[in-house]
Amino acid sequence: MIMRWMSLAIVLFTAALALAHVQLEVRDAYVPQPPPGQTMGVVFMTVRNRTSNALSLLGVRSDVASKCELHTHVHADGRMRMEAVRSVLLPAGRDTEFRPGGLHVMLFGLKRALRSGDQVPLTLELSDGTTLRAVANVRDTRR
Ligand SMILES: [Cu+2]
Repeated sequence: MIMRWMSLAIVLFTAALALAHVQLEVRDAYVPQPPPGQTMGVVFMTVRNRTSNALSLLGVRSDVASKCELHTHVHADGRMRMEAVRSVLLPAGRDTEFRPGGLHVMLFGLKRALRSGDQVPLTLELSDGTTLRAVANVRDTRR
């Protein structure tokens, strides 16, 4: 009987863990291959918040860069310019897109050259205190 309860507890625990991982989903994360010698990069991705609560993305870390920043583009004086933002709202049940001309993650101080096919590990820091790991693929977008 005890064994049965224990195995039920393990099943429930495993289910809870699995649930924690599907609450947020990162899709199509990529880094356009930076030109040779460039020490900056940018990450685009789609983040889906599968929970029924709004969450905020507070920051991103990656071991390929000395610093990451959340950025958006703003129109000012008829021109587009990038601006750092403190956080990005992830509305409940919706996709939030990081794409060219809009939200993006800046990678500053790249520690190595990024080439097409490389994988860039990302850690997303969320407002509920959790973190989420994702991988962005380096793509040659000039072709
Ligand atoms: Cu930027």
